[in-house]
Amino acid sequence: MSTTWHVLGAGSLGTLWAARLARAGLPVRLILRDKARLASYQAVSGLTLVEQGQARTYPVTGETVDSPEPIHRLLVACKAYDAPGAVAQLEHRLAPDAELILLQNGLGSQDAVAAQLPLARCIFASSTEGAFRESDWCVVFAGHGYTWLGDASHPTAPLWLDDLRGAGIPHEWNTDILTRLWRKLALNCAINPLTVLHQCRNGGLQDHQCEVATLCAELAELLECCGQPAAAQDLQAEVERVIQATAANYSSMYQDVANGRRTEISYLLGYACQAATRHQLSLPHLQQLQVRLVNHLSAHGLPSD
Ligand code: NAD
Ligand code: KPL
Repeated sequence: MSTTWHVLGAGSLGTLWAARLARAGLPVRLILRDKARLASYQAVSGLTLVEQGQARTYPVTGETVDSPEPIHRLLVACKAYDAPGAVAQLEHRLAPDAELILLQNGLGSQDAVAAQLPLARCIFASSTEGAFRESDWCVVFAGHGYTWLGDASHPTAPLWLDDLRGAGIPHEWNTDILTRLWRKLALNCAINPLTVLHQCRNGGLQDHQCEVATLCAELAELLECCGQPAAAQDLQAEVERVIQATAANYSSMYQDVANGRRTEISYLLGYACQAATRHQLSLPHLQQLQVRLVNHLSAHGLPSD
C-alpha cells in the first residue's frame, strides 16, 4: 500500500498536484484550514482539473488540521509567508519519519520550516509549472513545466519519485537544489518588481534594458558572495531570454498586486537584500528597488512583508 500524500494548501499548485496524484490511483488527502472550508469542499464532488480545455473531477478526500491520522508524507503548497505557520499547526500529527515537500517560491520559508522540524526530512522544490484557480475547487493547468526536487543535506533521491512518474508530474531530482532556487530567486528579483513598478507585461521590460542589466550585475555579485557562482553565470542573458519568452505574460507579482493579494516579496527581494546586508555588500540599485516596491505596495494598501 502506498504512503498517503497529505496536501497542505488547497490552492492552485496544491490542487494541481493532488488531482494528478489521485488520477494515478494514489492515496491523497487534502488538508483544509477549518470546518467551514471542509464543508464547502464536501458540498462538491471533488477537485476539478481543467487541462487543455477538458475538465475532470477527482474525488480526493478532505480533512481539517484536527484530523487524527498521522502524516508520513506532506506536500506543503501554501504561499511562502503561510508555510511555517501552517506546518506548525500539523506538527503533532507528523510521524517521526515524516517527509515534507516544500513547493514555495523564493528562499527563507524552507529554512524556517526545516528549523521547526529538525527530525523530519525536508525536500525543497522549484517549479516552472503554472496553474490558477478558476473557482473554488477548480484549477486550470495553465503552463506545462518542470519541478526540480532536492534535499540540501542528503543527496539520495526518495523512492516516492516513482509516484510522481506514475502521476505524470514532470520532475527531476537535483542534488544542487539551492543553486536552482537561488537562480529562480534572482530571475524573479530582476523581473517581477520592475513589472509592478512600470505596470507592464514581462515584455515591457525590453524598454528598460539598462535598469534590468544593472540589477542583474548586482544580483550576480550577491550570488557569488553567497557561495552560488553557478547561479550567477550568464544571469543577464537568461533574464533577457525569459523576458522575451514570456513577453506577453504578466509576472506572478504583477498579478498578485493587480488582484489585491499579498506578494511573496520577503522571500524574493527582501531575502536578497537581507543576504546583501549580512555580507556587508552594497547593492544600491537592488536596495532602492526594494524601497520603491515597499512604497508601491503600501500605497496600494498591501502588506510589504
Ligand atoms: P495559492 O494561494 O493558490 O494556494 C495556497 C493555499 O494555501 C490557499 O488555498 C490557502 O488558503 C492555503 N493555506 C494557507 N494557510 C493555510 C493553513 N494554515 N492551512 C490550510 N491551508 C492554508 O498559492 P499557489 O499559487 O498554489 O502557490 C503556492 C506556492 O507555489 C507559492 O510559493 C508560489 O510562489 C509557488 N508557485 C506557484 C505557481 C502557480 O502557478 N500557482 C507556480 C510556481 C510556484
Ligand atoms: O517566474 C516568473 C514569475 O512571474 O513569477 C517569471 C515568468 C520567470 C518572471 O519572473
